[in-house]
Amino acid sequence: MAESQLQELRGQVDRINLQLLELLNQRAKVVEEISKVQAQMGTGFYDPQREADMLTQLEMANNGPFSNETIKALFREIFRASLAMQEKDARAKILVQRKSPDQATVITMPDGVTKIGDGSFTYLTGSCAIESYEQMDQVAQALHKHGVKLMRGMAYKPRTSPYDYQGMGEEGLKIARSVADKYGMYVVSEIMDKSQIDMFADYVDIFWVGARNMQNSFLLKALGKIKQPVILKNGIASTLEEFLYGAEYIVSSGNPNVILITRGIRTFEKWTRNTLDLGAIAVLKLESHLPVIVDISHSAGRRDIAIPMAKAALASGADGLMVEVHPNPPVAMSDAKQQLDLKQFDTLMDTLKKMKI
Ligand code: PRE
Ligand code: MN
Repeated sequence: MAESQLQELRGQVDRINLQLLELLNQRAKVVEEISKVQAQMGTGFYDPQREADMLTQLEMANNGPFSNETIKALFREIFRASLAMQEKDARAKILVQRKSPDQATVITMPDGVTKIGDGSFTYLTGSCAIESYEQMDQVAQALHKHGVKLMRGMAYKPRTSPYDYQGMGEEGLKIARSVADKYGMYVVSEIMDKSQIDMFADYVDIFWVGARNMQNSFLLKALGKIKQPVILKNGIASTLEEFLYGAEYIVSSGNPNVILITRGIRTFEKWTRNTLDLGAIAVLKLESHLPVIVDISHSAGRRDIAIPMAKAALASGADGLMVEVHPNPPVAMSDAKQQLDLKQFDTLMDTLKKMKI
């Protein structure tokens, strides 16, 4: 008797479960509609005032036997689940967000052979700043010997102090172009402002956006209108989400050829300039299909740990490495403490080439 009563009551619970399931999913569909309206309005999903109002309403309507606390806890779970669904749906619409494990943006340079993000490990090396033809020529020769195709050299230096070296300007870009052409390499150089795009296009193959400009939406949108690849560096105090939104500005404006470069984050540590965040590399690779390059020079701020840092970069799953090289680092106009001399660069390259990942 008791047995059949239990069966009957459990049958009732099963039917109510299905009704609740149906209602929960009906509610989720309405929340999805709310998301669409909120996306049009440009507002965020989380609304604590709305949640508090709903909880008060439920408390007033609650006749038990569940206590108000229990009802509120259950509904808070429903709100969390709804919010998680809204955020997941929103992320899926982001262009730089990885949609499948094998999705990858591969950047092909004009020679059709040099590729970034195709599973190979790319070296983007060269001096911090362009200082003279002789300096760039010496560096380019050293890079060329190791088959490096992407040569960095900055003509504009956004320094912390206005009294520090500010770069050679367009004259510097001319030097970089002629040296790169001599060795069959590509020029990667930092653009400071949207007004420089046309001038840069005459000399530069990959446009570099520095940490200070990572959230300069006007510049990022303008770089979305060009054909050349853009390499974007993480801002000094930006989260990975903000970093990816910076890339999203470029991609959503029409230029899919974006490379991320990370130079770590500012922490309390003083013995390194920044802290190389290996977790960030792994998360960026997981969350985005864009290639990720690791800047071991600005993350360390010192040359004596370049080799272990480069090994870590190679093992991290990143698509490449950025390291600064100078013929005579102690007298370099900028970043004298971190640039490798040509011999140290040779050793670093020989060491990495021996590593099999
Ligand atoms: C909803 C979800 C999250 C918000 O924090 C508040 C409410 C909900 O699940 O009811 C829906 C929603 O996004 C909204 O009403 O604005
Ligand atoms: Mn530098």
